[in-house]
Amino acid sequence: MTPDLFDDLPDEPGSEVLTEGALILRRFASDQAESLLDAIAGVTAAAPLRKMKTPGGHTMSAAMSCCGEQGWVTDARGYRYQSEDPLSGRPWPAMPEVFRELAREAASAAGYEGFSPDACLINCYEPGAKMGLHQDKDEYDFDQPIVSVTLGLSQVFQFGGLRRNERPVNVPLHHGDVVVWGGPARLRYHGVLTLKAGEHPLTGVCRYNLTFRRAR
Ligand code: MD3
Ligand code: FE
Repeated sequence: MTPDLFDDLPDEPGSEVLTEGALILRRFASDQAESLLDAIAGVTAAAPLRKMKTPGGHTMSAAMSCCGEQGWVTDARGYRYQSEDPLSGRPWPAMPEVFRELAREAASAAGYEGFSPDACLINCYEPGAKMGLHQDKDEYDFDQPIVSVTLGLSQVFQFGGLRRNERPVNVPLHHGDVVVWGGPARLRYHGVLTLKAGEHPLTGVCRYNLTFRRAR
């Protein structure tokens, strides 16, 4: 046994406080993974995954879609939430009940009773895809937490500080892991490192990340 292996965050079932306001619920969504993936298939049949462009003209490497009353979009005009899918001009697909329930239960486990997300962003990473350090600040009320769910391949999450120049901590996120981000963690910089090649029995060559938000 090498003691310093245990200096890293455990990645066994259970919960860990990552920092004040950030609670990791390891494997919290494992039992619902298949229904969550079925629901993702339903949403993305109506609102296909797409790689959006940033205002700076770069194409994001994760493919995204949304469900719920609001969806997050980026294009030449900026970043924002809107109630229609720009690809179809129609409202985003409704948030599946299995999504809504999981988000509410995870938030409640972290002490946020009655969380009622109006937006779920679905990110799909294939090997080579990443997301650079950023803050989530397009939402109206930063007192509302964000709940994230990883399905499929594992990916290293980077958790930084309130300023971009603070060195991030790396945290591997695995299939079924749920994280609740609130309070002083809500505006911290974060991102994910490049997804490594791999294959997962339920998702193939992909990591899905769901983020549940209260946009308005
Ligand atoms: C910490 N997604 O969609 S999830 C995003 O893995 C996003 O797809 C990443 O960052 C992903 O905006 C990270 C973990 C996460 C999500 C939102 C946060 C961490 C957060 C908001 C505030 C602080
Ligand atoms: Fe984010």
